[in-house]
Amino acid sequence: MSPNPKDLLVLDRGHNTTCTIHLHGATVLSWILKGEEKIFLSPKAVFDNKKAIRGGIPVVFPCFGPWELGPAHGFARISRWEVIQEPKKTEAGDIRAILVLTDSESSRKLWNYSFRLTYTVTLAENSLVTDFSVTNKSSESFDFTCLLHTYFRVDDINTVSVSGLKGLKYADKVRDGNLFSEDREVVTIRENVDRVYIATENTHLISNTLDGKTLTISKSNFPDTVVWNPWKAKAAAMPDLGEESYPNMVCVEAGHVSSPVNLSAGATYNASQTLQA
Ligand code: TA6
Repeated sequence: MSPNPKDLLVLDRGHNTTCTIHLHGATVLSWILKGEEKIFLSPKAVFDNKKAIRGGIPVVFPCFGPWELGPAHGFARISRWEVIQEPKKTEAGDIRAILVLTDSESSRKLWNYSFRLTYTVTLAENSLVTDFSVTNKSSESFDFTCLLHTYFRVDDINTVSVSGLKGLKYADKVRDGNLFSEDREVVTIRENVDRVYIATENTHLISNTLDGKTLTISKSNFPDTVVWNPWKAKAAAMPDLGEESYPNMVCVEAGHVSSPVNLSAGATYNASQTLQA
């Protein structure tokens, strides 16, 4: 299944460097840097403008994980975002687009607050910058969690490692969400891993992504990092993924998820992620 081109926003910097964003969830589907695709998108992803897209960079808000009020990972990644700035060149020569999502009758039925999400995507020469902000348009404060659920393309998950997690506590969702301490310099993945690392460093190096290259994640005001790979059995049970795909993806997800953000009326929360290869 392919996305409808009418649902896509393409940032093109030339030199075979592009970024494609689907308006459904403001989901970055692709980041091609000098001809190499850095983002994993499931060949079985569904583009019905209903289901969350399997892969890319889904935007998670107002709740990471299971949500008693609505869909898992919240409604942002399954909502139609509005483009308020078409892709255009910045003074620095980068290409930037801006999308927004505001509350709606349907969102208020689930979560009765007014808000405005602003998502600024900037395609620079060797990096992709995603700035995310939440403005509370309500008359009272509200709590939320949020995350950029980035799927990275890798040649072989068995050779990948992730830095910046040593000595940290993590909630292990494969072990009933219990807390453990990470004692490894780099985290490797050889089985189903689903961990929320708490108060992580603002830089992670993902080694051996493609052709032995290292990809760097730099983040600000996303204090936590989720590391996830479903591995064979869980991937096989996901119709929009499949067991053939799990070796070629790793999720390293910058978020504010271990504790909620409490946002006062009229205030704005700003966070950012930069991917550099
Ligand atoms: O970020 C990891 C995670 O929370 C996993 O538990 C798994 O559920 C994954 O997100 C994908 O969730 P989804 O709702 O997109 O299938």
